[in-house]
Amino acid sequence: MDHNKSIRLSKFLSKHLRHSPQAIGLVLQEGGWVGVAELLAACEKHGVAISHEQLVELVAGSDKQRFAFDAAGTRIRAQQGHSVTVDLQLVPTTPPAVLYHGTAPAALPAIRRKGLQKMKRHHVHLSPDIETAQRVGARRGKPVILTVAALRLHEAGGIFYQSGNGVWLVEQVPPEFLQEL
Ligand code: HQG
Repeated sequence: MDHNKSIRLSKFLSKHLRHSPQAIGLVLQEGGWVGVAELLAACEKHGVAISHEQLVELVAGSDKQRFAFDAAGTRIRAQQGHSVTVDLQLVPTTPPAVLYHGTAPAALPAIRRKGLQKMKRHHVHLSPDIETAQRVGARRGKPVILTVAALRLHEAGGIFYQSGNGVWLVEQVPPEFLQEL
């Protein structure tokens, strides 16, 4: 599969596994899962034919491990980033002392006032290292990197989760736990 095709398919799957499953007739099961056969049939019906082999290639090749199969390989889900209501059944986990968040300079005044908010997603997304935060922030131009006093926030009652692909998730980060790098 060429690079452009895999990007196109990845975007199509992200859209329907995170945001609008109903648009192609899917209903996410508990945990955000859908049957692989059901997904492939729905994709085909909506003009995006994907073979099982291509799906396996896409899941394995995703730079950020966006999707995962269940242990039996019969169901698939997006690992994070949903806007539809879904319980990913993540387990609260103690974070490292510091995590990072890359954002756009234009968002800084609001972030300084209100802290990091989850906006349209289910959680605020935090990165385990500066490099990843830079990549996330660079989606919106030249990024600003914030350090998050994650362990201190956890000790103050913040509940952290780590998604299957290493992204750290938390409900919100109040301004007193943030610092510009
Ligand atoms: C900002 C991608 C104003 C926040 C990435 C961010 C990541 C505020 C934007 C994943 C704010 C939300 C998530 C406040 C936060 N006022 N702006 N109080 N609090 N913001 O896309 O973290 O490609 O929902 O800084 O790689 O950028 O989808 O979050 O700029 O892992 O797999 O509001 O999405 O992964 O944007 O990115 P997003 P994000 P995928």
